[in-house]
Amino acid sequence: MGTGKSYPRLTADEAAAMIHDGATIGFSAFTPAGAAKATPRALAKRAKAMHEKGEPMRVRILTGASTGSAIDDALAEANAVSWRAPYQSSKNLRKRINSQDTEFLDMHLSHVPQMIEFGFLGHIDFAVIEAVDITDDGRVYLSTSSGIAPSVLRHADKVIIEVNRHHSRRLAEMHDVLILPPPPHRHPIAIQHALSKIGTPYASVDPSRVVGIVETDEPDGVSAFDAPDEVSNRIAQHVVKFLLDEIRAGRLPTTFLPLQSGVGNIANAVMAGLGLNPDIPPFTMYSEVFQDSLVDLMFDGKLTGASATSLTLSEEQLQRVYEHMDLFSRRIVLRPQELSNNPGVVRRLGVIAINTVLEFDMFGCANSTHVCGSQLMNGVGGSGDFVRNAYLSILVAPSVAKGGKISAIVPMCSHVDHNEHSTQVFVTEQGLADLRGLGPRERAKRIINVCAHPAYRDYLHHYLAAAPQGHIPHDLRKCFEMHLNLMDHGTMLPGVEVGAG
Ligand code: 0RQ
Repeated sequence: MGTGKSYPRLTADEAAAMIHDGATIGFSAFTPAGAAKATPRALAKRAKAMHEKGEPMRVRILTGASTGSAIDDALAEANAVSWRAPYQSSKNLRKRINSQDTEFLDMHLSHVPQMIEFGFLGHIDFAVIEAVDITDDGRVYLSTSSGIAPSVLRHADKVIIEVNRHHSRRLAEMHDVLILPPPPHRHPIAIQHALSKIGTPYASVDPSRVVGIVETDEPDGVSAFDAPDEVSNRIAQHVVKFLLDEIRAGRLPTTFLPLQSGVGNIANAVMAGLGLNPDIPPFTMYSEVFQDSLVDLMFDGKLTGASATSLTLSEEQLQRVYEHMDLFSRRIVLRPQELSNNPGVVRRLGVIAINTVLEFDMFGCANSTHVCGSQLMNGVGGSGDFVRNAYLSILVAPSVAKGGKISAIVPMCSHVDHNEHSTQVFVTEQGLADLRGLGPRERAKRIINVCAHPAYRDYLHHYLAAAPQGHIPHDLRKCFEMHLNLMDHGTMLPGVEVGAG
């Protein structure tokens, strides 16, 4: 590896001072993993100081997915974000987006590198990228995520590299970087297995565009998961039983298929449940995020290989990985998100995808992103890349939210991220509904009887029975009654009490 001796050393304040009002910045970050840290924090401080003097300072921000607190939280708090893409999960930024202070572009994550390459996301003025090293000839060894970093390094006018000494230099052994050429020059992507490598262990940058290096020594700050609650455990049990039944029925091979699992407590409980079950064979993952529960599965030999775009690990688990790099570097490949989430590869490998949603409707549409159709939660993220293209796609949600005031099963979703043509299996703690091969009315009955909380079943059955004729029998005068009740009365069905179910 190199030393990057030829590049100027900058303090974070000096780096932030280069960034002008209105600039578009591509930050490295896929979750807090590999997120730029010191420069965005200094930029937030600078923006606040400029605002106090009455000067404008707002920037456009592009990342791989969500970020560490130094980017979305700090910059949104400073009201320094005019535009943001493609995903976020910050309370501060969510408020800014929903109050229309910040314009937000909610995108499938696999699309972002291509959109950058083709220039649809505008000119990129700055790249601020975390790395473990950079050579004088422009090889950038990325840290705990890949995401869009290779693409923004190629397109930004000016590049600031945060060299973070906290991370293992051996992360280079996991990275596999390739930017796909534009059509019609694309060949089939030669990923035959989660661990196939087709690129280089580093991203590339034109050294003349590197304006400086900021040295840091700071952990990613990923929070550890809570122990799974009862609802997550029940959902996990339904999923594990279903997958075992699919193997027994010959619809899944006994060698199993690669798994993708979304982020969050339910996904973590499902992965733990699969790991504990002796009848589930050792498996691989073709996923987006490598999260805490997977470290133990890899130690135990249950998880034999994983493709991802980020190592989103709490500090304790990340240090275990660094201490056992001989084991982990051979079993994890970190790819740019165009490849970790590539629809063609997902379809060809036959991925089993498990993702969490906010609400499903009785005919098979699902909403991952917008409460009551308008209030953004996080964004579609990578879920659409996988849901639409998986061999087997499983969507999970607790049957009720907010103490029972909200039902996850509604007549019509108030916003649709995944439609009935893509969805296959819905799961709540109440049960698992396999919708494959069912028409709209059959789907509706199964979803209500199996997934809905008992307190909401009568209402949903009544809606279905009373809806006018039609292939999908909806009553446009009533289909959002539950959402309207929620907005007007704070509960979807006033007077209905939700017990343990
Ligand atoms: O609210 O935070 O105030 O407690 O939504 O819900 O149950 O804690 O679940 O953290 O997994 O988030 C869909 C948002 C679920 C997430 C979503 C409220 C609920 C709670 C969070 P509080 P939970 P999670 C690709 C994976 C899209 C992106 C994706 C997500 C809060 O999973 O962003 O899939 N997914 N990426 O009370 C109003 C409803 C609600 C509701 C729940 N119907 N209405 N509020 N909540 N349902 C990763 C890959 O690897 C591809």
